[in-house]
Formats: sequence, structure tokens, C-alpha cells
Amino acid sequence: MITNQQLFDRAQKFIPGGVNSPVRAFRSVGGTPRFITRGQGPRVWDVEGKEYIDYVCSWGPLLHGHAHPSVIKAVQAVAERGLSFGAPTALEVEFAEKLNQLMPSLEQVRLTSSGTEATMSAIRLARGFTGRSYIVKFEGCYHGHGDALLVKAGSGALTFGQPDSGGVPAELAAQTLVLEYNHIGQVEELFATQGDRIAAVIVEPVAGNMNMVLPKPGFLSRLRELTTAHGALLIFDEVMTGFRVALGGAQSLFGIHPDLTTLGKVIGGGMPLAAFGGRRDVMQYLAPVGPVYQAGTLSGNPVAVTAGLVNLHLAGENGVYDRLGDMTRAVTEGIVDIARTQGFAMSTCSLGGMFGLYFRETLPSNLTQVMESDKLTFNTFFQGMLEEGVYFAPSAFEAGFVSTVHTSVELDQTLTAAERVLKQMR
Ligand code: KE4
Repeated sequence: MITNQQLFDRAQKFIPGGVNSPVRAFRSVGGTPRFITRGQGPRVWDVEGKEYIDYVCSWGPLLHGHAHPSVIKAVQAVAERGLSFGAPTALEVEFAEKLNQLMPSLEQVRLTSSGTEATMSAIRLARGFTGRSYIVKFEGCYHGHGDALLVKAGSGALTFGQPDSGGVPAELAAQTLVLEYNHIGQVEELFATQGDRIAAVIVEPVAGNMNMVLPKPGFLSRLRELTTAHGALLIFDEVMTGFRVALGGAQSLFGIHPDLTTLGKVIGGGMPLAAFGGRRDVMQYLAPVGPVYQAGTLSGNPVAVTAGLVNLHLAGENGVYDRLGDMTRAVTEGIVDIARTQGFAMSTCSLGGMFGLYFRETLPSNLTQVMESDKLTFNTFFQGMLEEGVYFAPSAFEAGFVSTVHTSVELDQTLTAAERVLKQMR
């Protein structure tokens, strides 16, 4: 039988770091990545035959767990009619109507094959529509690997951005301003001085890429007021939160109507499918109608759209998000109760099927506070739980996910494992 390590050694010969996306390499937590051979419901198995309860869910897409029978059946049937045509299909029309029905701010929507394409396109569209070039983002938020968004805060919070990756020209990074998440004073100060040069503010309405951080009361509504007052667009990056925290996404929970929204993950149900959409007058600036070019060979691919349609249909069933939220809280609050009993500082937050777990007494509200959490203790906890057959995201700075098919069996097994691991860690 081949081992995870043997596969990892082989993988690194022809794949940079042995992975096709960096966070999978376990560099933040150490140890050997698990090479997964199959998933079923809330569980996955690795090449050594070890079984895990999965709280990564492919980083969010698998709202209904692995290989959901309804999703697989529909994908098999549509695949037999051909995988891609590079021509419009009725499925895309049905999908656009479904997205608008569930998220009314999407007056029009364009499909892409990844969240990065969706945010990259939304940024270009905002710049084309407003004729302005500055973009505002927040430290700790991740919007995919588009050049304009791989930018970190400059020297002072209100100075222009600096590249946060090799290969991003300083001139381009300088067009992106990076502020502190939840710091509305910085946003007000920036708009007061640069307001007429800002094309858009892009924000994760609930941050999920510095672990999970909730917006402070009034933060999002003030962003809405400031962007409206200065003619800038408000872009909600709901690639992670869309249909994960609620059926209408975070915008339905906070009652905010963004100008544009980006989506991904859940809307593809595990297939490569993402989207951006919003105000009709803005979306009409897109080719072939308007001057902003955007395209994709496999955009709206019938197989991916079919998986997404079934995933969203299942999400619309009665009580799904109430049950999902209850299960997520039972898991995370159960772990925190055990940790505190064992003398560990731990806190948690969750919305729907998305959660944050911190080895920190109180919940953080920005990246600086996130970085104060005890990463080493998290890493020990992660490895211990992995040994116990419980698979969390391999980084202290990532959110976790519960699916609608996680049951009390997984809950009990997870809490029993946590009890054992945390006792050993004391
Ligand atoms: P993709 O290009 O990975 O489909 O989406 C990028 C993206 C955009 N916006 C938000 C809010 C996101 O969370 C993401 C991707 N999230 C990461 C998880 N931290 C995907 C995991 C990975 O990079 O492998």
C-alpha cells in the first residue's frame, strides 16, 4: 500500500510543493498532507485507508457533504449528453434565474470557473463603470490570487498598497489601498481625502480567510453609506459566505444591498463554478454589451451548472440552515467547553455552516488580534485531532465548515476526540 508520504515525495517532483493550491501542503501546521482517495457524506478517506470526519468540505463548496446522491446522479446524467459546448445552454438561464431568486441584488450575473476570476472581473468592471482606479480592501481578507488583490497594507494604513506576492508590479499594487477590517474610522478618513478616486470597496462581509472574523455592528452599513455617498461601488465577496451562512448569503443576514457580489464554492457544489453579478446598469458594461471585456471557455459549463443547481435546490429545503447552524454550534461550542474545562483559552464564532475556532480567550475583530492567537497550540490540536480521525483546515488562519449531512454521530465522535487530545495537551 502506498503511503501519504511516498505520494507527497513523488508529487513534489512534478508539482510545485506537491500541491495544486498552497494551503494543502500543510506548511502552516507541519507534517504530511493527506492524499484523499474518496469522500462520502461528512467523511473522507486517505490513501492509507484512514477515515476522517471532514470539517474542510473542500474549503466550503460541499454544503451537503461528499458525493451527495442527488448531485452525483444529476452530474452523471448531464455528462452523458456532453461535457461542454462553448455555446449558451438552457441550464445557464435557469441558473441565473435561480441566483436572482435567492439573492435579489443579483439583477444580472456572469458565470466564471473560479472565485479568483469572479473577483478579478468584478474589480475590472468597477473600474470600467466608474472610470476610477483605486480599489479598497481589508487586511486579512483574501479575494483570490488576482494581481490587484495580492496587496498588503503600505507603511501607513492610508498609504498605497505594496505587493503581497512576487510578480505583482508595485505600480499596480499602489492602486489598491489596504485598511484594517472593522476600522470604519480609517474608511471614513480615506473617503474624505480620496473618495472621488475610489472605484470600489471589496470586502468579505464575514471574513473567512484570517480564520472567521465577524463584522462589527455598523461596519458594513457604514461601508454602504460611504460608497454610495462618493459614487464608489460596494463589492461583497461572498465566494465563501454565499449560501454557506444563509440561503441569501451574508447580505441577507445583515440586510445590505451591495452593488456587486462575487460567489463561488457552494454554487458549484464541488465543481469549478463561480459568478459575479449585481446592478443591471453596472453589469451592462460587460462585453458583448459594454466596453469591459470578460470571458471564459468553460464559463457556465453544463456539468458544473447542474451540480450547482442541485446543490442550491437542496439548500432551499425547509429548515436546512437552522439545522446546519445548530450542528455547527454544537460542534464548536462543545470543543470550546471541553478546552476551557482543561484550562485552555479558547473561543469560537459561527454562522450557518461556517465557523472559527481560536486558541484565544476572546474573539478577534481584525488581523492583528487574530495573529495574537496561540498558533502553536492550534497546530498541536490539529495534529492530535488528525490522528483521532478528525480533519480540520490545516491552518490556524482558515475558517472551518460543517455540512448538512454531519450528524450527532460525527458530533459525538468529534467531542470524544477533542476530550482525549486536549487532555493529552495539558
Ligand atoms: P478560488 O479562486 O480559490 O475559487 O476563490 C478565491 C476566493 C475568493 N474569495 C474568497 C472570500 C475566498 O475564500 C476564496 C478562496 N478561499 C480559499 C480558502 N481560504 C480557497 C482554498 C485554496 O486557496 O486552496
